[in-house]
Amino acid sequence: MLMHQTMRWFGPNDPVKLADIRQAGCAGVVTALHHIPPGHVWSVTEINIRKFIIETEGMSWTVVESLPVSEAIKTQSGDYLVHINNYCQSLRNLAACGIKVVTYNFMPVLDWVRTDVNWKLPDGARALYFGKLAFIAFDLFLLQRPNAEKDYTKEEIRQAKSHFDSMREHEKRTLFANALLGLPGSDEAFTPAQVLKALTTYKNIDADRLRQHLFFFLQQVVPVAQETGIQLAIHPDDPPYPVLGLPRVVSTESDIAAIIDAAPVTNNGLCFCTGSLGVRPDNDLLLILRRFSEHVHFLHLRNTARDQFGNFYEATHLGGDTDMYSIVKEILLIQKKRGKSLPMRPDHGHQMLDDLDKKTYPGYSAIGRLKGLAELRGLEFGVYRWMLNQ
Ligand code: DNO
Repeated sequence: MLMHQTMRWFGPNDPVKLADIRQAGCAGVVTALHHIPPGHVWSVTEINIRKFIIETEGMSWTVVESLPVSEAIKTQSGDYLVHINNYCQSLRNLAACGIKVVTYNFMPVLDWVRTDVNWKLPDGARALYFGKLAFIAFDLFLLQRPNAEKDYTKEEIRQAKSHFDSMREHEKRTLFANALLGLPGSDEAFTPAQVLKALTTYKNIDADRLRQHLFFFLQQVVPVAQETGIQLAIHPDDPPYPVLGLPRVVSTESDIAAIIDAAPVTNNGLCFCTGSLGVRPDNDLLLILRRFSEHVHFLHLRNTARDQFGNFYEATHLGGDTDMYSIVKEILLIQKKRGKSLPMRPDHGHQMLDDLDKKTYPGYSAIGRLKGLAELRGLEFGVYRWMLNQ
């Protein structure tokens, strides 16, 4: 049994077309109703419209990424109880339309964080990059977050300052925009004041409290997932550690264990993202995959390469720090044991060839992901055939 191959599609405005995804060899599409604000219900009609568009192109909508958790739910403020009810209703509606895997994350304010989304690789392709000093410079000198110095060593601050002083004005502007691309509504230009205001909503929320909010959310939504046969898949933090003074609680093996313990049924599951978890050298990915194998409902397969200074970039799908061979082999064993094929998607491809001149979502140009998928597909096929002959 081979993995169910999918690609992410950002909807009708995505410069990558559904026809491209089909030509990449995918049977499934991963998408979301991005136009519906977090906290609101996804109606059966809206879901069916999107489903129909995908099916007309000869594929099916197999995974939702993401059904977003509102900031009100994460901070337990305002209308959060209404938002949780609405979340449950969206789950029921998705299930009624036959869509059974739902990805979400619980990262405060920002989703993913990078400092450069056009990092030039030696072969001329572009990758996403996280530069530690650039990020510290952003935090201290562009955002000017109060008390940010507490989070860094003296030496880091000194080096970040000299890095910042060597930057030109346009580089500073690009860094500011890049660091905030993971904010919802990132098409707008944010001011430091707006970002600082969003950060203050977490001033009384530490990791323990955020975890309690997540557990409360799970206690309400997991029973609905059970009733309707939905597999919930929480996405790990990216990068997997606190940023800008915000707590992050889905970064390590013990974080995941605590999440599963909070509602210990398989519907309470994980999106196993090798790229996010792989940024921490203390995360043993194979161990995590084995330990939570019954709870893994979706796979993001990508590879990052880190250095000793805390920088990392998106490597090729089979290169980088994660040994993709042993991960894919383990996935095949899990699928055999569970008697089902798991949905996977290649993630964050390089921007390359004809895509270099196009404006696409960072990490989501077509050709780089197509290359990643082809490599993963070849690896999987080889391991599968080899296993059959054992
Ligand atoms: C980045 C993605 C994340 C992911 C969300 C899931 O490329 O992997 O934005 O979709 O965190 O909720």
